[in-house]
Amino acid sequence: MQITSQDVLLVIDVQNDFCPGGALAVADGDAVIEVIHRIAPRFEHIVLTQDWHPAGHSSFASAHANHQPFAQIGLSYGRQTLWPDHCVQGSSGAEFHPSLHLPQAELILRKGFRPHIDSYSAFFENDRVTPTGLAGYLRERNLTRIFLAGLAYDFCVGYSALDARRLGLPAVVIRDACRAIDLNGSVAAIEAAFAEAGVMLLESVELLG
Ligand code: VGL
Ligand code: ZN
Repeated sequence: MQITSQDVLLVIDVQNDFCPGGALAVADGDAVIEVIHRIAPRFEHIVLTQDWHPAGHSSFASAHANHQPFAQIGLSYGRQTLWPDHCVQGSSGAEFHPSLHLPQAELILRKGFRPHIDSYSAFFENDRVTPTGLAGYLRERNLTRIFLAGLAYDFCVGYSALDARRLGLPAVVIRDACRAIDLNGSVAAIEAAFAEAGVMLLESVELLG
């Protein structure tokens, strides 16, 4: 597949807390880094996202009495999975993995900073209406096709890809540049949604060939 100057690589949440040893570790999460480093030189434009929660964030199980991590509750905007405390603003867990080396990235977009709304997607928070500003940024810069990599495949990568489609943008998930949490069938669910929305799945070799 030919990459053009209107393409952007969106690298989602490659942070310590989502890697082995982190508070919300994704199995083999740090394995995405070498794949991302291999594909990154093909892209003229790279944007990083950083999950960035205040202490006591409403997506943390610890913020709700009698709830355990990975349970679900109803919040004002709908169902929300509760997580272990993770990616707390300014903590080492919220830092990018030290092996991630993408100094050419043009934007670091932080999300999930509103105390009462979680944000999986890089485009809209979990209420599905509060924008992060990324759509406007990409529009002004004429970046019109989104390639995605990072963590986690079935949450922040997946929701970002689906929102890109909702905005009318072609979205391509580089499968081997992602790792999944796989909670209660979340991988199957996101892949069904990808098929429905026209999110494309690609292996990194198909970019590099
Ligand atoms: C994520 C759960 C909570 C992710 C972020 O990056 O996929 N998942 N916060
Ligand atoms: Zn989070």
